[in-house]
Amino acid sequence: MFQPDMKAFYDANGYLVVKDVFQPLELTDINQRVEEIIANSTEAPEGVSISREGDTVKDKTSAAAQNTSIRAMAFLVRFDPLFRNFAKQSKLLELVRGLIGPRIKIFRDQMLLKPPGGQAKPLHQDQSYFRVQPQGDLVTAWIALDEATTDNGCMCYVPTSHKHDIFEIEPDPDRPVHHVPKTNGLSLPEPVACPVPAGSIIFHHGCTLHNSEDNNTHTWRKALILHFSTSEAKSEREQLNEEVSLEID
Ligand SMILES: O=C(O)CCC(=O)C(=O)O
Repeated sequence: MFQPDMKAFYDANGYLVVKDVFQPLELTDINQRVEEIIANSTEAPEGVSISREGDTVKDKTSAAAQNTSIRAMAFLVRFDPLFRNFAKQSKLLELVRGLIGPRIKIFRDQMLLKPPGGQAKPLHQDQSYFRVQPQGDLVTAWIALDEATTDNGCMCYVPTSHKHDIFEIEPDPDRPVHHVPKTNGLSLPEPVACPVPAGSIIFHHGCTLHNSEDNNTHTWRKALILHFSTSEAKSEREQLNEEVSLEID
């Protein structure tokens, strides 16, 4: 499945779309497990963390803060064998190895489940949170569990932005958890929207600026997000090294 021109595109642009890596049937079991957790969060294995749409909003009296739909989960690969086995599939690992090298691990895993009406994820760099060294050794595999469209909040990437270092950040006054990069004065290309069918993977470099818009539909836009690194890479934030999702090589 891996082709050398994929790495050339990734190195030049900081992201890579690979459509239809998984067939819909290959997503059935994990989609069902996610649905169960959405319906009853006590179904999540111990250790999995869950956050809700309203959690990111500073003004706790606002309507947005009252939204209790699940927005994100972390550590499913670490604590649920179903997700662990999904994440170890050779066609996925072959693509990751083609981009960052032969020895890899899943540094961190999460899901972003944009519920109907779910909020945008503002422009950011993953490395702003993870601080993995060497910087180029972190690649995110964003796996669409549903079709992602421009209406439901597909991923958008600023091509070539990975060639910049990690930007300084400022807090978003309304949603303080977000790291908003200070890119003032830089002339950057416009973000490219990347709608994809369910089962597609979008890879992005840890320094690539990316965002997703609101989900303006009545259905969920779910994604499994695997942050891979080389096996020897380490975060400057020591605690993150103690929470590695899956050692592979
Ligand atoms: O799924 C989204 O909407 C945002 C995901 C994201 O920012 C990421 O994978 O780093």
